[in-house]
Amino acid sequence: MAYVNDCDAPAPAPAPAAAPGRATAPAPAAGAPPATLKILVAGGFGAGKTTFVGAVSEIEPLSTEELLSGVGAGCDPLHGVEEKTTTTVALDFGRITLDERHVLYLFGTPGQHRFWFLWEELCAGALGAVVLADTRRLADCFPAVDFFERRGIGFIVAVNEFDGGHRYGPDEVREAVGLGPEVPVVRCDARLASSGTGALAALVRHLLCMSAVSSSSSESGERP
Ligand SMILES: Nc1nc2c(ncn2[C@@H]2O[C@H](COP(=O)(O)OP(=O)(O)O)[C@@H](O)[C@H]2O)c(=O)[nH]1
Ligand SMILES: [Mg+2]
Repeated sequence: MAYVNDCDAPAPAPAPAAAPGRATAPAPAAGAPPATLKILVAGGFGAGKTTFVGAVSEIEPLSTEELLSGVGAGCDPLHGVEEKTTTTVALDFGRITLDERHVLYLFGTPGQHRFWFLWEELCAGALGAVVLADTRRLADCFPAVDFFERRGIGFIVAVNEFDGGHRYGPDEVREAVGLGPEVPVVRCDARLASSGTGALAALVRHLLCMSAVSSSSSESGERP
């Protein structure tokens, strides 16, 4: 089965959003600084987070890459990502100006377990997240999926198909990762800006959809 939200084609720029589950931000008053919108890019070690943020960011991304050392070898399992020579020691940061009133900030979360204490801080005020799934190590995205599900933060799964990695269909990924039917699964090449932007647009569409469902539930008195 084909990916419904295929990200290979250029997609429209993401629309602004405001808080988890509420995907529209109030427009700032004229002359006020632009509203800042925060999106997280998560996934396992080597899934392509730094590459993704670097590809879509309009500024030179702030990245805290360090050469992988022998000391880290015991902590960061390189099975499946043997060609990786650097690792992000804290986070990646990038920016996309949507229009003169809205700026999107992208935060790549650190993939290694020892940096997980940063995740709580990073997810404060986040609108949603893109979880990158590496087809060579699909299970590595479980913790990120679990983290966002538990906190009710809207996310999509972007399948980063590495050379030589198995090509999974979206339903296979959904089943393997245990995703609900509402979570979009898209294909993504983290190296391409058009592909990354497409994944962000898919996330914003999903957040808008969640927001609409949540509003109609509250109007009808149902619990969302
Ligand atoms: N073939 C391929 N390589 C990728 C892709 N995304 C990232 N890479 C490469 O995979 C390696 C690890 O990516 P990186 O962004 O550092 O992963 P991170 O640990 O999640 O930040 C780098 O050498 C990237 O150039 C992709 O979509 N396809
Ligand atoms: Mg990184």
